[in-house]
Amino acid sequence: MIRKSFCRICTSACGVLVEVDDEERVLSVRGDADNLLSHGYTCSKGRAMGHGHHREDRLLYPKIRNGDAMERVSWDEALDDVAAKLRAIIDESGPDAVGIFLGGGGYLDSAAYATAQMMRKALRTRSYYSDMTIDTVSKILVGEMIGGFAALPRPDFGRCRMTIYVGTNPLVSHGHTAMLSSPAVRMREFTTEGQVWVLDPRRSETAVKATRHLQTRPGTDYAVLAYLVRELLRDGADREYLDRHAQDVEALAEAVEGFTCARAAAISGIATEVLEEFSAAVRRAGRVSVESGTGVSMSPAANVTAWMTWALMIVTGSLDREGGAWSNPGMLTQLDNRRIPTAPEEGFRGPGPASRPDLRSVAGEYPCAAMPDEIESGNLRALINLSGNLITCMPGTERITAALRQLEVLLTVEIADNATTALSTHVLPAKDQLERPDVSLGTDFSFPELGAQFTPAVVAPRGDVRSYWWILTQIGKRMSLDFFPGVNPDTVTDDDVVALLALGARTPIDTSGEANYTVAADRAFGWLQSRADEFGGWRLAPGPLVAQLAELAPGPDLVLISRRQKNQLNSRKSADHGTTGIYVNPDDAAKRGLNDGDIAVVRSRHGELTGSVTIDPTLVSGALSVPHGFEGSCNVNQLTSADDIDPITGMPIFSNLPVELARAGNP
Ligand SMILES: Nc1nc2c(c(=O)[nH]1)N[C@H]1C(S)=C(S)[C@@H](COP(=O)(O)OP(=O)(O)OC[C@H]3O[C@@H](n4cnc5c(=O)[nH]c(N)nc54)[C@H](O)[C@@H]3O)O[C@H]1N2
Ligand SMILES: Nc1nc2c(c(=O)[nH]1)N[C@H]1C(S)=C(S)[C@@H](COP(=O)(O)OP(=O)(O)OC[C@H]3O[C@@H](n4cnc5c(=O)[nH]c(N)nc54)[C@H](O)[C@@H]3O)O[C@H]1N2
Ligand code: SF4
Ligand SMILES: [Mo]
Repeated sequence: MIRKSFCRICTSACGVLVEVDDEERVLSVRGDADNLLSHGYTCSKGRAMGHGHHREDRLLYPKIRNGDAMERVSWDEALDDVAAKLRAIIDESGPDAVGIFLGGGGYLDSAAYATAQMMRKALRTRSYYSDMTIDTVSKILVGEMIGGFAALPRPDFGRCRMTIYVGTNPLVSHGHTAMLSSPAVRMREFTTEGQVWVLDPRRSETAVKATRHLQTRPGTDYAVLAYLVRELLRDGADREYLDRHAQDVEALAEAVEGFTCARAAAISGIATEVLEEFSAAVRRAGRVSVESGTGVSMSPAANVTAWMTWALMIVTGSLDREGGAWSNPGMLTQLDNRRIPTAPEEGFRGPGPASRPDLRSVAGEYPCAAMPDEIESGNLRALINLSGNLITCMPGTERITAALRQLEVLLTVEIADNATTALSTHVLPAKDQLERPDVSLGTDFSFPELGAQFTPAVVAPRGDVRSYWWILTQIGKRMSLDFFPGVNPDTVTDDDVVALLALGARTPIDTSGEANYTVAADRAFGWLQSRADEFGGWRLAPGPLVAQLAELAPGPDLVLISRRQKNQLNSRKSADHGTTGIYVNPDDAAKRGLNDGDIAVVRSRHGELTGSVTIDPTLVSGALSVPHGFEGSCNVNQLTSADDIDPITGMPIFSNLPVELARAGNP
């Protein structure tokens, strides 16, 4: 039997056809050619969905810690116990003593995501953390600073004649905040209809397929972009557009004045002639879309680089306009039809947690970097971990491991065991993507089109797993708190909850039967700009960014840069596993006498890791990479620290971190 569904491993949400036998075993998964959002595309991770469902280490029953051992218990025992402990902590220390972490597995279960937001309100805790502050916080904050709102622009595919990718590798990642299904096909289209320029210190899979690749020195993209902005402001900017829709044009011009071609070349390592060709190509294209990814957002230059991407789109009159870039307001959420307060020029930043006066909350969340201090100081006594593998995703592995052990309650909702469930006090098994109905709420803003989709559950649940929303609302009920107003977990079904989430979609979406998709006739243009016009137009030169640009210094000789792998998503163990290890440019390896397969040590100012060397000629000399998401000796977060952060956003420095490399055994 073939059942239609959509993949919820990454936010591309590709449509799939799942072949299931009479015993509810998944036989195969392939792309659904009828799906209007993905047109039949899938990647190896999506096709291995059946493996993920049937894997040996799936969590099938609730567990509670008893000393060093984890014991299988009934749902009632687990829920009663955790609820009683959370209630006691709140009664004693107040709601902030109970924190929430929303991790990768919690985002794409729409009912879980929605319940988490309501649970946060009902608990009245300010201790809310998520992957946002270890991934993309600079893009959120810079969007607020310039546009008054955390919008994430992406190319107006098909009409945009020039796409610039900075520190993102959509061929492998399928995009950072704007997703790209069938990336190879899309790249072929873009490079035929127009041009794609890629800035990346690695000759990435995307760079290979691009019109041009500028192999920049790590962390120097801001200089290249600032040069382009400077050139355009001198000649070629859309002045009429700027007069009507932007403010602080002069202040922007002043901030980028020093970025002459010669200076940008000296900083980035890109020849002056190439930079001149780049600026000529931008002028020719007229409108451009500039998209940045984790290579930028995890680096010390994150904020100023994001600023320059916006500035380039604005001076060319491309932002929120056809042929340039647009921002998806969501088919279900409909941001364009909501009244959302405008952020002040410094972004929505509030007070940080008590133990980290140097940090501020961004977009209403505490930075993840604060979590170890909050636990060590006793402010945070319990953590509800909504499917994050904290041991691999958080900065400073050793410290966060010790801190998590100190928690009185570490409740982890998961589908599989990992290094974080091993430290948890309560582990509750949730339905995986094939076992639950869903709508695309978690991907509402990331589609390349304005669209939404629905899937019914595809197979019967294994073991005694339960729905995420059910688990959380049952805990709430036992704490006398309503985590999902209007939903009684004892009587309501998964299908009811999903129908509720789909209510009020821009184009109605049927959640009563088969999987289905809806795509709007056109993208949504002009909604962001009309908001910006209300406060005088795009704010082109936010004070904190101007100050940060003036302070940026050139990087050291060897840095760690971030990188994702084709067959593995973050820490998830896939069928065709990614490979852990240290990727090194041939010259950097030769200087240290290292060959392929040698065991080497990477040291940063915070720690060290050991791994096997892979010689990688795609890397620029001076940059090495260690993929994240691995537990054990090659966990890259042994090199990072919750104290080594961007001072504005609190984002830990995960990329462009100075390191040393040596053969293992050498001091
Ligand atoms: N040094 C360094 N650190 C990094 C990064 C980096 O590049 N370098 N990347 C950062 C980024 S961008 C991110 S987003 C974070 C990601 O870090 P995490 O939030 O830990 O994300 P994942 O590893 O993708 O997934 C976490 C868990 O989700 C579970 N899961 C998968 N599917 C489901 C499901 O359907 N239901 C439930 N309940 N659970 C499910 C998986 O079993 C997995 O254990 O790491 C960050 N940390
Ligand atoms: N296959 C796969 N797909 C994924 C994930 C995964 O783990 N595996 N993770 C998902 C998640 S959580 C996220 S957040 C997205 C991230 O999606 P992307 O941001 O596209 O992440 P990467 O593929 O790591 O691409 C980052 C690129 O930045 C480059 N880079 C590093 N430093 C610099 C720099 O200083 N300047 C420039 N210009 N480039 C630099 C790297 O060489 C790399 O090519 O991917 C998602 N998709
Ligand atoms: S690109 Fe993402 S959504 Fe599509 S099949 Fe691969 S993992 Fe699934
Ligand atoms: Mo991410």
